[in-house]
Amino acid sequence: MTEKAGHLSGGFRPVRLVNMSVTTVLFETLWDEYIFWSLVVGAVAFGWLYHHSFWFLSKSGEVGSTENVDDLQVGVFPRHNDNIKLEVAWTILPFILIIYLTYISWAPLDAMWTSPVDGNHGGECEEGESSNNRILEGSKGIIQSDCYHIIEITAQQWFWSFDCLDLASEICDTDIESMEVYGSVPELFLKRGETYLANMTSLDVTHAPWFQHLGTKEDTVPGQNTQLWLPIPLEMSSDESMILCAEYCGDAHSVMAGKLSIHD
Ligand SMILES: [Cu+2]
Repeated sequence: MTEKAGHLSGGFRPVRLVNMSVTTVLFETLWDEYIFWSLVVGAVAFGWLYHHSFWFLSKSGEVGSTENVDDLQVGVFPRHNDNIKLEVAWTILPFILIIYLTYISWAPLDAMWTSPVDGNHGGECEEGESSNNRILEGSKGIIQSDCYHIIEITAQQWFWSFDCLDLASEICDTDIESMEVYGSVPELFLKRGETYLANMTSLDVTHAPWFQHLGTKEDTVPGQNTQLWLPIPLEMSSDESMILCAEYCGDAHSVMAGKLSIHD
């Protein structure tokens, strides 16, 4: 148990606990794009809603407000109010937007599920070799590496086990950290500029480590081996972030946490 400055009093800084931000370029860019379109769609939908709510409101004391102005009949669809152009527009436009958002999400998915053989991260590093990772020029944050380091993550109710295997402690290390609310949690130390491939499994039920600031998560499944890329870019600004479980796994699911510490 190490006692690093700043961790002694108050444990993990509370602000971190609610900080959901992703600090890797790839997912940050995608996040901004999704927020932008959410605001545009929200403004149109709620603008329309409020406009019509007030525009079609009967004035107080207005004569005729109880008349059937829309000529509605019980059990009959009001086809005389149809507007085919409007209906086509509100079907086609969101459809185009969804296609576009799906398209821009492909690059991060592709990067997240790149192959361990001749993919974005080359092959396994030799002893002493560095991943030397960098953002692919012209991309929105896709990371390329010379090679990667293999680590292991084992999940069980309700904690994580990180194993650096035979990696040098400068590349990968583990510890136990005391974290406010969560109690004792395992800590994983990784290095900026290095890329890791986690071989994962679960001893009981399905779990999923969610590396908050990396923006990635992947299921761990009992009896199966799954993999998760953990490229730590040089551009990553945060030194500490949380690892949570993203698959509901029983009573203590919400406190099944870990801590990721990044060093240079
Ligand atoms: Cu879990």
